[in-house]
Amino acid sequence: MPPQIAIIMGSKSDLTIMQDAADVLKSFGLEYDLTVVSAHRTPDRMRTYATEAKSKGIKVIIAGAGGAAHLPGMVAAYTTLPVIGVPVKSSNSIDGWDSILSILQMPNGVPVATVALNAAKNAGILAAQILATADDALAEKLTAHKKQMEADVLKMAENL
Ligand code: RP5
Repeated sequence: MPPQIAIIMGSKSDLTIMQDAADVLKSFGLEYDLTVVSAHRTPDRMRTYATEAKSKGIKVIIAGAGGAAHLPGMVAAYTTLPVIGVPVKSSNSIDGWDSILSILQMPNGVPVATVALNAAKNAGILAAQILATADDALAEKLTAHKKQMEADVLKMAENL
């Protein structure tokens, strides 16, 4: 089966952050298509990627970018697939707020589910949760993940 999740980013320099999405998806046994798609440097590639993703079997797109971060919003403009935006604090980002606000403040009608700054791991978990609405085995893995987090915190509290 082709991957159902896409992880795209504006530059290879975003990969240090975006790798967290890939890693968490791998931990749930999920395949992904990971590549660089730049809204500003490769606008035609971005349009093609966004418009063809659904027909290739993609169900959720995770898009990360920094600075004037237009990739998630522009991809969302071209597709009805859910888009999860990851604001990246990149080398050209003033303080991260530029990336956050570029991705967060979408106009009505074109949503991007924006996670916290550099929170690619949460983007991966959210993508898995979206797929899990139609996949009971995956939903069980997500429940186990929550239980593990709970156990870890309780253990940490005990050892304080
Ligand atoms: C953004 O510009 C990219 O998403 C990246 O976060 C940032 C810097 O890109 P590079 O100059 O490192 O390629 O479009």
